[in-house]
Amino acid sequence: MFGLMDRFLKSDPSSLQKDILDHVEYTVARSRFSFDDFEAYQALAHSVRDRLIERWHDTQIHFKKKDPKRIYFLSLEFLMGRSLSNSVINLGIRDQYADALKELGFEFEVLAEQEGDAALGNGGLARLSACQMDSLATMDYPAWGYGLRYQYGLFRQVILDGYQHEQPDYWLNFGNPWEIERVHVTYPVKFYGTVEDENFNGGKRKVWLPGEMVEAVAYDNPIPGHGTRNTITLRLWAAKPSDQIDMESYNTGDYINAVVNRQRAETISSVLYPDDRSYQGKELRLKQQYFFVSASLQDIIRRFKDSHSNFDDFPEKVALQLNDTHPSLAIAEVMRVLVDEEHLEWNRAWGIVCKIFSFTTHTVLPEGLEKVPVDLLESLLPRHLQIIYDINFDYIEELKKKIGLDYDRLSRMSIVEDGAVKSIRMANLAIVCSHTVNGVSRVHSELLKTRVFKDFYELWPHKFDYKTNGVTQRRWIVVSNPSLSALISKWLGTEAWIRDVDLLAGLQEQAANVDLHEEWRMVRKVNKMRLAEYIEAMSGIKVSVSAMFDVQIKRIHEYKRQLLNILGIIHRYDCIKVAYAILILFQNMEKSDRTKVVPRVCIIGGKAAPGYEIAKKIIKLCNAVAEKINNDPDVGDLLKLVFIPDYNVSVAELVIPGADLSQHISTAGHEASGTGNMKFLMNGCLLLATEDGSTVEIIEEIGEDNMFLFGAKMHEVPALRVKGPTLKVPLQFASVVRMVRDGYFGFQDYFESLCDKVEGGNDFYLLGYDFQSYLEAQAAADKAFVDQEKWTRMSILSTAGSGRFSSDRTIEEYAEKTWGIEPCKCPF
Ligand code: 26Y
Repeated sequence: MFGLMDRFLKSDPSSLQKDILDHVEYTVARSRFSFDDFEAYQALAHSVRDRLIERWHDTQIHFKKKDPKRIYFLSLEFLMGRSLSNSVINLGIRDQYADALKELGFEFEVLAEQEGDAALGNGGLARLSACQMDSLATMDYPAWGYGLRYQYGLFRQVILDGYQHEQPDYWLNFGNPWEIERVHVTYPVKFYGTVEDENFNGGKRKVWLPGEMVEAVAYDNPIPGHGTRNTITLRLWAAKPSDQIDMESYNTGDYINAVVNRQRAETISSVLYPDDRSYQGKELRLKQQYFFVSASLQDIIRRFKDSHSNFDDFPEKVALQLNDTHPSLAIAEVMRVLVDEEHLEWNRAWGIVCKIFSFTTHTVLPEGLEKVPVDLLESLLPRHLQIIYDINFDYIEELKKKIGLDYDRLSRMSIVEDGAVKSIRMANLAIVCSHTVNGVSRVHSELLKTRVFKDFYELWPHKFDYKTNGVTQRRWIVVSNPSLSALISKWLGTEAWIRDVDLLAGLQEQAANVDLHEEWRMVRKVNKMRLAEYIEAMSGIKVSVSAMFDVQIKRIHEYKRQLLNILGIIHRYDCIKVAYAILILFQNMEKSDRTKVVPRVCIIGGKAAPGYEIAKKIIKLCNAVAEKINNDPDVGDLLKLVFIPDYNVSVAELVIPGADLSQHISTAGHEASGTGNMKFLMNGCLLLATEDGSTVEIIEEIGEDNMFLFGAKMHEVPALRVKGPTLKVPLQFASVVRMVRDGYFGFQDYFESLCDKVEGGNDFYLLGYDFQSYLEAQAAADKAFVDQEKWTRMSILSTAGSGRFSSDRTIEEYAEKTWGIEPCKCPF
């Protein structure tokens, strides 16, 4: 008799070993007696994939049987990073694999390094989506992620002569074992054409006659939960030429051109836009958005219709989450399908639409909001433009009843913006049609309510709430910091914190325990050694692990103020040089401050959008300053500056556990949330930060004594800007900027515009104003670092206080308050 359990693949080391070898021979097609690390990785990945697929099938069957309300998470970006370690850890079979590999002569860690990153996203928003998928799976929610399968992910950053260069990231070159191509899950997606009136049931109806059609093919990426059989789906769409042949071109005998034109379809999903701020109304970008929205909705509606016939039940079964405005064409698309294809009456369709959408915005500045030129929309999606106009008409009529004929306000709140370029405000569309709008931290939501979306908040206060971001402790502690993970489990006496992160608070009681201190420091040292090795291999710079590792890694933006960090480093360098001069002059160690200098290794990493000139200059300045400092014999080990090239998820996994101090120093009021701060916090790294975004909530959890805060407060910033040119700037600030201006680090002309950005009343991000308090916070960090006992206690308290910043908590809030969904656990 074939028992239920016999169906499952076995996971003891010898079964795993056989599996790996079989994959070497039959999947990778190499001899099982001779294969290299990469081939071993491929075979290993396929063996893990088999186990994922098993769980994934069971989960899908279970969901189908139970038919719960589902959440569909629509996002144009997912920054998944590597999958191997995360998968085997969530499956609970990492050690078995490590043992199996050892006997074959391979080391798990080494093979894991063979994997490239899946970098289908830019930064914060995209990595957040990835963390949330992990939590959705772990907490057994019936969830699907939908996105685009870009052939080129975020560009690779190469630093040549200190300048950033971009290279394409053709990540699929060596195949991708973590996806399953679903050749039978395909949908046609239409573009262009015209809309005609047609007689229907004695009345008229609209018919869209498209001018172009492409095919969307599904690629499924299984996302395993931790400690559960549930494995959910991230479905990414790739564009393929449609099967429908353009007979005309074939008949005219232009065979070659006909084929070439068909092939053009694939460009839709070919490349990720590398900008995470400024929206440019580009046709390809809009095509990407509609392509993925249309395919996803066809899939979602097909699944609904499998077991339901009445669309009035749709809101009971479907929640659609808009990850920023990027997928908000989904609103018009649902209306179009319900009205034009399913023939629902307009008001009935509208009633359904209003119940299914919720919208998260990740933006602070109104300038960052997407606006699609009407001309562009009209040519690409003529029917959608009509629908948006109709939604806007009804909405403005309702609005007039509520607020009267306040034309200024009506025009601000309109979905359609009249101006030099008439456009559609995607955020207004998303707000009008969603039942819930949320920001990503408490202060961010306050900003939305009082500034960015004030008019809407006054109209619909009940729609607005906040969901403070979180990150998954599975990836950011368990996968990336195995030694800390083991230490935490040992001291808490349980591994349960991996699923229930609030348990980390139990470390608070031990924060003064000397034995814990010793082990804690040991773990931190091992991680620093790992990072130091990486730095040396990559840049040739030798760094001492007894120095403080001070890290700032994130996208390069003026508002994130990497420039403030670099100017602070120049100041530190200058102080060391002065101390050295005094030492030489007086031949007296006591008189010079040199002995008091706390050695630092400053690490900066991040990508600049390819068209963002100032951000690129900041990278060059960092490299120019590094060149000077690192080669100055007067400085020695007291100060090093390292720019880590090609910062991505797997680099973050290496850098974060090795950091002593991390900087989150955006001008207050500019970072919607920030999630890097949470990752560092979990890993026991102390934060040097402004009171911005989610840092405000971190302060509430761990107390300001356990971090280094500085800078203008959010409510002070607007008045400081008004004062602008009259603000007093500290002498030290003027002097470090002067060093750059005078060409102390070379490239005088090139850096001139960068200096202009922070002087002469142009200092929009208040670097000059905040400089003094920044240096004081840095000095406080130095002082704390000298007292290693104090530092270690602060470090333990950081980890202990990080529980609130798990994406498990965020997802639970969304599930309960916004989506109205329940867990649906697949039986083991
Ligand atoms: C429209 C296009 C240019 C665009 C593309 C990407 C616009 C925005 C983005 C991405 C924005 C983003 O990543 N925002 C960040 O989201 C994080 C997660 O909520 C926040 O922690 C972070 O503060 C915010 O900057």
